[in-house]
Amino acid sequence: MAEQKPVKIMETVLRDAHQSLIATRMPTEIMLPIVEKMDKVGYHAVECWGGATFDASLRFLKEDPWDRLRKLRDGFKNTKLQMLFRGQNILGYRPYADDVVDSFVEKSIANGIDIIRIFDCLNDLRNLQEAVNATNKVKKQEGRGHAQVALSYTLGDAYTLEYWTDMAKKIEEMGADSICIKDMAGLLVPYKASELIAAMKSVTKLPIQLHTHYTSGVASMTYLKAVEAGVDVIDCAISPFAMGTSQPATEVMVETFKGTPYDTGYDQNLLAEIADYFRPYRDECLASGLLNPKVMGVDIKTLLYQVPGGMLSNMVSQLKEQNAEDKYYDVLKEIPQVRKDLGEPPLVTPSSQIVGTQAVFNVLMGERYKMATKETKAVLRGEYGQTVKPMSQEVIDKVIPGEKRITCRPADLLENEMDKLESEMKEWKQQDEDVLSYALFPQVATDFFKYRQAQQEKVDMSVADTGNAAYPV
Ligand SMILES: [Mn+2]
Repeated sequence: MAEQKPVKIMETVLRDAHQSLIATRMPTEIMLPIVEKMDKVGYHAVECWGGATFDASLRFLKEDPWDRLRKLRDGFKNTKLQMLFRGQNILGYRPYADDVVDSFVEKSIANGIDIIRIFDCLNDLRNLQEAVNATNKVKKQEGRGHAQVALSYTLGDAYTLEYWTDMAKKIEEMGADSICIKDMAGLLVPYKASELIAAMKSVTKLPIQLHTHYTSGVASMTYLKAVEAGVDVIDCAISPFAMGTSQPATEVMVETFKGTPYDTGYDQNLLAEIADYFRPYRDECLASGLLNPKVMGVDIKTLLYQVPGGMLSNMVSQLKEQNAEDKYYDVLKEIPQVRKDLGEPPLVTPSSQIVGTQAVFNVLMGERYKMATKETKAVLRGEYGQTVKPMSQEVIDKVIPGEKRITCRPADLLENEMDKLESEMKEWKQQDEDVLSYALFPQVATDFFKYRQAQQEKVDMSVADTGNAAYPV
């Protein structure tokens, strides 16, 4: 009999699935009633936290994301909780000093996170080292915490099997506990997945987890080939929140491997009960328009142009604003050129937006880099980190002539900032975690703190001036 090697599943319904399908709007009250059942499945982990969940909680749901995490931790007695972490950008949009990264890692684990998946939009491992070190430090002290380094998957001349295996070795050396291949756009096709996983497995002992999206329609086949090639964990979503721009369905993958050496051993009846729970909420989201049936189909353009779907829709709206929709194909042709000029980065937020917007500018101005965005300049200066390939010297000379470029780890230039942040927001502070919420989203967090205070003082919200975010206290 073949050796048993059960594949493990990370369930994404509480993070990526609702982020991908319903703009991260699932509130805690929808999550909590099903936690007890989810806890019995035996998932490798449940993903429940990340930049968008944190932002949307504060901004739209008026919920404290830390409070959500504590409630989920209370409910999940046996299951590991996982979060997504943007390297030195933490859950925000700018690079933070190391003391903020350290504090965020420590508080995330203290409030209930077990596994931290850390990625960088340039795959510059220097931008991940501090978060990995911080996780390892907590792990040593508390016995809890797992640092997973995620590589943003992309295609291009620089991204050979040798590149990926080199990265796998470096990740092992930097002290990570596992590796994730994070395919944001569904670009990894089945037979390439076989090759990639086999190659990485041959150079590292670390467990490998695969994350993809159904966007281009190949994801469940990609998982099948990856599992056969030895991948350890796959990311799936319970069926009512699966497919389309989300992940392959958990139940489908479980059934696929039943009776094989990869059998998960999960109980399909239990999974069916969990799906039954989420289905009416899905129907509600469809009825309200929060879930747009458009995102449920196959977007083949993703594969054709190797550009993430979100980047294409951004581009279309930028062209529309300029009454230049006829330039669509010119911009599509310009994207690979700009990407090359900028050192061929993966296309994931924020690099996808930076490359896409610059390509639009180049086409509309009729001359390359006649106008460069602030972000393009920052990339060229090295402020986001090091790219896989060298950037174009010609473009550097044209866009930032004579300017100083950074070659060190960008965060080495940042002074510690926790004290300053705390002093800025101290009038609102009710818990240490509030300083971190403020650090990530200063305006949104402050609005939330005002709302929270008004609630605590039992203000009638119907008379609050929510347009100006002013609450009579
Ligand atoms: Mn994802």
